[in-house]
Amino acid sequence: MRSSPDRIRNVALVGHRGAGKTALFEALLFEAGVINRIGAVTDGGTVSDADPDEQSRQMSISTTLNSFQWSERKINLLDTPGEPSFVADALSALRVCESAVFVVNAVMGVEVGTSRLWARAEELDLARMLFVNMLDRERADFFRTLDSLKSAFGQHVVATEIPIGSEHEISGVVDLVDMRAYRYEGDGRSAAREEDIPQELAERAQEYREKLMDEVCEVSDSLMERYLEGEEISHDEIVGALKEGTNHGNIFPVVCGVATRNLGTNRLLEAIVEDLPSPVKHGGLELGEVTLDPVEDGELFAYVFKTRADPFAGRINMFRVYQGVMRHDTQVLNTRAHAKERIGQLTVFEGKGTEPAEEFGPGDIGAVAKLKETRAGDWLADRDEPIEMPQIKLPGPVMAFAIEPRSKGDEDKVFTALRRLQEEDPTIDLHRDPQTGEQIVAGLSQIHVEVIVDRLKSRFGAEVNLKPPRVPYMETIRRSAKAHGRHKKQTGGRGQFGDCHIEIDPLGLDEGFDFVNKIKGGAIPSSFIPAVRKGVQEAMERGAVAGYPVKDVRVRLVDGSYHSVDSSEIAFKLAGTQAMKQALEQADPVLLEPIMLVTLTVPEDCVGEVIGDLNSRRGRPQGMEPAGAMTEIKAEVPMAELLSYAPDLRSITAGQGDYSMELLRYEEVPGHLAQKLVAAAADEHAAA
Ligand SMILES: Nc1nc2c(ncn2[C@@H]2O[C@H](COP(=O)(O)OP(=O)(O)OP(=O)(O)O)[C@@H](O)[C@H]2O)c(=O)[nH]1
Ligand SMILES: [Mg+2]
Repeated sequence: MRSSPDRIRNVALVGHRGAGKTALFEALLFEAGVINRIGAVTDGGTVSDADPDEQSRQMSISTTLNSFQWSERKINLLDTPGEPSFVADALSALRVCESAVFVVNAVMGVEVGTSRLWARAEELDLARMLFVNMLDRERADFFRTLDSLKSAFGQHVVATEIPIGSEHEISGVVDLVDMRAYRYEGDGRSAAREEDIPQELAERAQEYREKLMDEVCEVSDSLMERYLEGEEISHDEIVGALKEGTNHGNIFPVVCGVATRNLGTNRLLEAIVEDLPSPVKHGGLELGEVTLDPVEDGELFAYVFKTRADPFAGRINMFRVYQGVMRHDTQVLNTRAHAKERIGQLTVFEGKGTEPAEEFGPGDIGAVAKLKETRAGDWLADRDEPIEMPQIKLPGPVMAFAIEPRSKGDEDKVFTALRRLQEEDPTIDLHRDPQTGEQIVAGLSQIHVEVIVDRLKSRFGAEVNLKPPRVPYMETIRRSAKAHGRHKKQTGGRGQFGDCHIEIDPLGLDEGFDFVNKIKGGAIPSSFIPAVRKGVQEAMERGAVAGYPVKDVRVRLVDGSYHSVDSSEIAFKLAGTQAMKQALEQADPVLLEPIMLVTLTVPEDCVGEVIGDLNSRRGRPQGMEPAGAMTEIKAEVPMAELLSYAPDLRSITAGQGDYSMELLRYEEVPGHLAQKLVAAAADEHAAA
């Protein structure tokens, strides 16, 4: 049965790693009657963390979708991974949802992941709600967490309920809209018993109700006036204004509970239905000239946001319909590949299994197996309209390994499997090292690459060895130089002749490569100029210092000569390479290394030791600030010093510390280290 778009809720559960999203997903599925037993993350029994590698690591690695009916709505709920290495999945889920529920750990408060994802949800203009989880844990504090949320995300973050009791004595919540208490006994479905607010909480409840009213009444001027004049605001008016404010991203309601005890989760489900916007409310999607409206009688436009590579079931694509209806047994067009795709069976994810579906209407999210060309990022449409989603800004892969099959002859198998995994995860980078010819796999972190290796084995039966990561050093030049390259050969019949003069200058940081043709009077015929350029670029693949690629150079081709019979592209290319090699040697070439911006979250009492360790890694701390119960440190550290940082940070912080990093820029390698790199490169060269 097709759901009408105003009855759909597309909701992503997002948040910092380990905040309890998967546990909450499980509890919500249970509350909605999709599953009849709550599985635990700790014993690998949840719907969402179904992959063996998710279970062994006890973390989500890819987004899980489940769809169900609740309260006459269709809810598409997506559980996303919090680990920054898999952020691509969380971001692609946010993209296709109207709202996000941020799951926050009540012991830790706002964490790095919370803030990062908040910023993304803000960019996408999503409605946001927050679930303060883990109130049963030692040192959990709802009010401290609420304060940290307010100071991070502003005054419009406001509690609509507060907990009764804390830590192991947590027993329920007080609803600040209807000012009633709900006690939970056991963890059965809808186990809440309604009662009066306990005496000892009355004052606090009143205080937080006023804060809520201040926010709610801001939704409309007339409401605010009446409120300030002390008039009674009816229950329905409060509910209506809260919904309105939340829908438009003017209010961010905070609810709370304990996912693993199913405490407060039925109320969250209610809030998702009542307060979060439908695709209709959120409005059409504008893509340049085209606006896609959530209407059934429009042409079909569906966006594929996630691909899963399964060696048995083939490719499974998850899509969101933006306009029109996706029907089974039809043909659609893939607008990137310009290829027809047959939509065979459509699929709905329900609990651990799937159900066939006939169609998905506008605003809905579903899945389809066995498409030939289609993968994440593609559009499926009735006609070949060239539309594109704005690119999601993804972190660049920094942790590179050389990968080789354990058994010889498996190269193709490994490579095909890697390609499939890359379809699933755009943050994986695959390339060949131009210097060594090795197959390089680069990911966002150690864990990321480990997961890739595990998946190669478990899904594709391909076992590989990883070689220690290589730092992607580069080279550049510090001053201008001139050089002349001439390739001349007379062998038997036709000779070879190419001749060029170039001048090179340093460019600014990260400006790359610029080639300017200054040839006058046809000294080199224009048909040979691309060959010179190609020769120059080939020389730049192996710099003069230690053979690393060269960047940030401008090359001007100023003069040359040719021979009407003997000149050829190859001869000009060789002349270009020769000239560039010479020029680079004379231009004060230097080695560059990648500098990472590292963001760490560590317990306060470890800060000193962590900073000391960073200093010993040539790191430069850039500042720190409290992040919930932890301290966030930012530091610039050369990548070469971070190759095996994860285990070290783990041991300094007794497993509590966490970090992520991104490439900041390249900087010159200090002299004494550069010398070592030059010597190492020379050894390697001699050995080869
Ligand atoms: N005591 C307690 N433990 C919880 C609660 N919610 C989750 N946990 C536990 O905390 C751990 C992390 O929970 P997950 O649900 O895997 O967290 P997540 O946010 O999905 O983690 P990632 O997917 O890795 O980002 C698991 O061991 C859960 O059993 C809670 O409310 N109370
Ligand atoms: Mg999870």
